[in-house]
Amino acid sequence: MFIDHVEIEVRSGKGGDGCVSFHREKYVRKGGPDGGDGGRGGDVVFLTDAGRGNLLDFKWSRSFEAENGQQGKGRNMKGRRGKDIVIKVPVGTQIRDAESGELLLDMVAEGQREVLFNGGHGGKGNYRFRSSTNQAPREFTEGGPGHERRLQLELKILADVGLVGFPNAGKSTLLSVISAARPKVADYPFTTLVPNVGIVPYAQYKSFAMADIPGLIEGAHEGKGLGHQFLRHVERTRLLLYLVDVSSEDPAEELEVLRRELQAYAPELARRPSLVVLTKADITTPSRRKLKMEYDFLISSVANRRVKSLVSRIGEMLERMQLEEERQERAASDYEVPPHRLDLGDAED
Ligand SMILES: Nc1nc2c(ncn2[C@@H]2O[C@H](COP(=O)(O)OP(=O)(O)OP(=O)(O)O)[C@@H](O)[C@H]2O)c(=O)[nH]1
Ligand SMILES: [Mg+2]
Repeated sequence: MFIDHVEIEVRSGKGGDGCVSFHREKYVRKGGPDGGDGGRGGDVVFLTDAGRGNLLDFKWSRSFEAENGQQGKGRNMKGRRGKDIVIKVPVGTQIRDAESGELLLDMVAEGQREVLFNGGHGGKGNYRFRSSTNQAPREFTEGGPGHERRLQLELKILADVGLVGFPNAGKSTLLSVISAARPKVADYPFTTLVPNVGIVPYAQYKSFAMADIPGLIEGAHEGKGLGHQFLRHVERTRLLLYLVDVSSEDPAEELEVLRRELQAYAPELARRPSLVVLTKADITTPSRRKLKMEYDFLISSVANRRVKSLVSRIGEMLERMQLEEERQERAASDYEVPPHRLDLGDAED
């Protein structure tokens, strides 16, 4: 089972109360105050774990509580700090407030560790309230409360390239011939039920990640078929590959439907850099004129035609996009320094 959406409850620990106590010893009649502070409550911490591919583990455990801090003790002893609760999530998990929908954390990096809520502070013991005028204070403060919140966890796969296409277009087949991933391939629609990610080497020491999702059909954005619930997994890709079976009745129409579905789901997805790839060229090789459509590659994964050049083109495009992003980032950071005013000659009053 593949789970990419769950709701959980978390609570950070309450701080321990401060203690009221007086020093007792044989022959010492009136000992001074010696009540220690309470310990801090444990934090709610999120940590990414590369070994996890989905949120399935949360199907059974949905409530996560950090430990409370312990109460302070006599002899001015501090209460023990409550243990943190560390919640492990797959890379790509977004954490939102379930009520407001506000994005609280985006866990995008391997080994990323974030404290979402601190535990409550520890209360003060009566030792803290001693003074020249009050040598036997009975005051103390309570520990601070923990934070309790209902959260929504949503996994959005992070990959460089996303594959979109009708069921049976050959998405999984392509991924299986260019990466070590072994998604199920079969001659019926909706073979792929869960997203797969494969690492595709394209030059020496260079590779990109490609995500294969279940096939889309017309009306997918309204929830038809399986595609819609998985479209979120191509939201965070940089490049889209539209895969269309060239032996199908009307490839141009299929491409149109795909573009329309993405547009309806999220317009920015439809504007993302993309390549149009016609698949199964070994079955038919129609003339460009007959195809009446613009496309970038005509490939056959089975006969290994044009697959290698497709892969290197993807690598090139990603590198170019990377350079462009870096250039823009540099330009943006240059801008933070206020530019000198240009003297444009006499100003008109
Ligand atoms: N002749 C030929 N058949 C292919 C080629 N690529 C894929 N196929 C076949 O097309 C069928 C569907 O392939 P898949 O890779 O499972 O298609 P998919 O797009 O992943 O399908 P879903 O997971 O259902 O969305 C399988 O029978 C493949 O063997 C190709 O290049 N040539
Ligand atoms: Mg598939």
